[in-house]
Amino acid sequence: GSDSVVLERRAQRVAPPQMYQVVMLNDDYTPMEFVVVVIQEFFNKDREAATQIMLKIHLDGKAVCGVYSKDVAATKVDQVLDAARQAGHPLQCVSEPIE
Ligand code: TYC
Repeated sequence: GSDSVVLERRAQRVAPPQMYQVVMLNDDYTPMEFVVVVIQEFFNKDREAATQIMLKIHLDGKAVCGVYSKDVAATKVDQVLDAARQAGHPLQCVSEPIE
């Protein structure tokens, strides 16, 4: 009947993609201003939001900068690490699956 059609449709539905949070880590050397600019540039935050995230990292040791598909999260991590290395700062960030 119509119930079995509904169940079959449900069974065919694909699982939602696993999402990844990009977490930035505190260190003692990277300038606050550099972190704010990086968060604005790569995580599409305005200056106020980027400053709040930077301060949370500074105070708590880490904070989530954004949540993305696996590929996009990996690209964000690469972009941050490249920018930090080019500027000579030890800034670290990682991506991790959520839920
Ligand atoms: N703790 C750094 C300082 O005092 C600032 C900082 C913030 C560094 C966030 C990294 O992800 C970071 N200059």
